[in-house]
Amino acid sequence: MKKIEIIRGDITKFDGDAIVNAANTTLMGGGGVDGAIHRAAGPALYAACEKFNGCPTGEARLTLGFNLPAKYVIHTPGPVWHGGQHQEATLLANSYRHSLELGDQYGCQTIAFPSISTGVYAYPLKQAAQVAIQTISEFLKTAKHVQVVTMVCFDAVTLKAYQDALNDYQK
Ligand code: AR6
Repeated sequence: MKKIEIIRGDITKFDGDAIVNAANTTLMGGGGVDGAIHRAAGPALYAACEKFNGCPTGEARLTLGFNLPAKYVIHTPGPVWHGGQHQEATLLANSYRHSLELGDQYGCQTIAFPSISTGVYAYPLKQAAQVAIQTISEFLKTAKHVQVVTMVCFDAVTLKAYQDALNDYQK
């Protein structure tokens, strides 16, 4: 049975097939969840990311997980929030969809996401959660391998936003 799970935690501890990194377009690391993932994976992750020469917003690239429990890291730069009239929702949906498609191509059954763009990139949490839940739900209908998508929320406010979005979507 395919499903979305929403938990509170640290995504670097996720012991599944892939975790998604809320990266920037250089793919060369940063703060937030990106910094945490690079610290936990070790320097080999930088070396692997360097080879891509960056990644456009809304697209995704896959590397190994190196020292992480997860087998793969899927790196996607989400959009920076510029008020909502600059394709932000489309670009955020693209980040989720392209990450899921890439994981599915690599045979992943379990994939975990952080709350993309709602930290430094300032995307409003409620709206971001709606985009995430809708995009993941649509994707799961046609997924070949992906069975469980886990939203790993770092704090209580984020956790509640994703739980509410999932409840609203399932109404
Ligand atoms: N596990 C799960 N979620 C986390 C973790 C963690 N270990 N650490 C932080 N979060 P952000 P963005 C949450 O700012 O908005 C970086 O510098 C965090 O609380 O990491 O997409 C990149 O290099 C928030 O809910 O990502 C980019 O330059 C969520 O992850 C830029 O930040 C996303 O916050 C991307 O900004």
